[in-house]
Amino acid sequence: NAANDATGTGKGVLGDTKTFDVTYSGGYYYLDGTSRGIEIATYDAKHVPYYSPNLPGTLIRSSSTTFSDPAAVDAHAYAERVYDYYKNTFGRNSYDNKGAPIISSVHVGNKWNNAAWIGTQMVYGDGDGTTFRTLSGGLDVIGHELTHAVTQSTADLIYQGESGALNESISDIFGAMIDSDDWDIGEDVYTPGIAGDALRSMSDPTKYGDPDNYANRYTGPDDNGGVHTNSGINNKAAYLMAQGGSAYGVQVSGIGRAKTANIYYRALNYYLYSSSNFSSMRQAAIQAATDLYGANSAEVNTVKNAYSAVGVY
Ligand code: ASN
Ligand code: ZN
Ligand code: CA
Repeated sequence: NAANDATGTGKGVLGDTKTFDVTYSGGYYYLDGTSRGIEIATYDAKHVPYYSPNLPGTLIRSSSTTFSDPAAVDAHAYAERVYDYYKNTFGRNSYDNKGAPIISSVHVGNKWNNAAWIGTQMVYGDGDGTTFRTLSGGLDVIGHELTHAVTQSTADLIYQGESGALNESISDIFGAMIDSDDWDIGEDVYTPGIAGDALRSMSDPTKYGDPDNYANRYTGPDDNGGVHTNSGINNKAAYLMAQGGSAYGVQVSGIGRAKTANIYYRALNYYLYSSSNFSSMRQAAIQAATDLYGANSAEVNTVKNAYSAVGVY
């Protein structure tokens, strides 16, 4: 109802003031915006866990247009940013491209050091203050989690083994495209007492113990077969594609972030499938780049070199 659309304001987790869409009803402003033509709504889970039937919790409201919960302000404003990225970059209307409501809950669990897409909505912990601060404070975290929803609606990569590592990497790639000033993941919310570190690095996954080449992949059982570890291999390929560089004796000429995003988005929508492995990812990216830029293009050459540089053929 456009008549009840309003603009809210508030400070985020890092203390920055921002505005976002809210709805006025019956004397309260609600963290529930509809001005984009879809609903983006943010709830307070009041510390129930991510598996609770009581999610999403209580829709957050304020008696003025000022909202005082930084976790909620960032979850809401960043969900809008991610929606706008997919809409403006690819014409995608929400994660399912059919205008599905985007629901988030903050204050999930007790000092929970995680965030997740749980199949129907996003959930954010408050962090314990040492390993993480409030997780909704990271735009790349929200980009990562909402991209899990995009993947679920497209290639639906199985969250195990190589397809799971690709699922994780696709979330890191678009998280980094949306929060575009670095190739680190989680830097704004990870270890608030330690400057300059991050949860993962796409430019050098080995900085945090993750492989940057298929030859060094993890093949054990932990973490669904290393989905958050082996993601480093594909993350490094995406980084090299965009920025260029050399690895394991292979030189890659960078094509920039925008073309790299186009290639992965097309691969995700048309060529990846539930059981895709790293080799299928290479083929999918080559096919996507061929469609977009031509078989003999510099872009296709870059894709091939980027995958060769991480040992994927
Ligand atoms: N934050 C984690 C992720 O998005 C949650 C999980 O393990 N699925 O990968
Ligand atoms: Zn993830
Ligand atoms: Ca980042």
